[in-house]
Amino acid sequence: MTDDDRFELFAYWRTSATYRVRVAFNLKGVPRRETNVDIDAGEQHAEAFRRINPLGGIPALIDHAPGQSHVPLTQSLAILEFIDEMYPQPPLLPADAHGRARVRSIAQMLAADTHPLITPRVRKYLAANAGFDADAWRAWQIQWFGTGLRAVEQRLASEPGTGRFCHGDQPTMADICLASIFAVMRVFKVDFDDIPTAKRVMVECERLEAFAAAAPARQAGAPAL
Ligand SMILES: N[C@@H](CCC(=O)N[C@@H](CS)C(=O)NCC(=O)O)C(=O)O
Repeated sequence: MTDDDRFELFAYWRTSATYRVRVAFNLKGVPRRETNVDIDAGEQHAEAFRRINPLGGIPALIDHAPGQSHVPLTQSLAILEFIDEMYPQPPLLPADAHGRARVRSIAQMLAADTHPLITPRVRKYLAANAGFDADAWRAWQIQWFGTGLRAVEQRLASEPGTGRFCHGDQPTMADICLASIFAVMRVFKVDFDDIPTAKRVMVECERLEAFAAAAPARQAGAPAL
């Protein structure tokens, strides 16, 4: 097995949670191969994928190294921590406990409290059970992207930990999660003009090839936009 074959990432071109894992691998310079799970076609709910993640969500990651259990890892934040422990440089978390708590908190505001509300399973439920059409869904997206991003903006603009990036001058998990929300907002053409600090941090992230190369538009299967 070569290094290129070790990590199998179950992925789809446009998903926010997969984007996070791509950026982490890119920042560490670690290769992975991707297995496509077409969530627009519902492949995440197929029996074969439910055995990998019973919740029917991507990403999932399998470490095919000999001697490993090959049990799939799920949840992007857990996978980011796994990658950071396996490949400590450059670190995705600050060196001090207060800093780590702040970074994890910002990351979870985005990945745990914002992103789940705009997933395909929520859209399908609202369409089937609450009469949501395309306009209602768009209003829902704007509501919940906006709630999460404005709360993060308030913290980034006021807390002393903020630097060039969400925390200090190096990218951390907080930046990965922030950029993952922007990435999917671009796909859905949602924007806000009252989050200047978050946008400034995004500019810093996008200067880095690790982030730019993870963009939905640059993935296999992405439509020509
Ligand atoms: N909390 C999970 C979220 C996983 C998740 O919901 N992923 C989305 C794509 S970004 C998905 O696969 N959704 C499928 C669906 O909602 O049916 C993580 O961070 O990994």
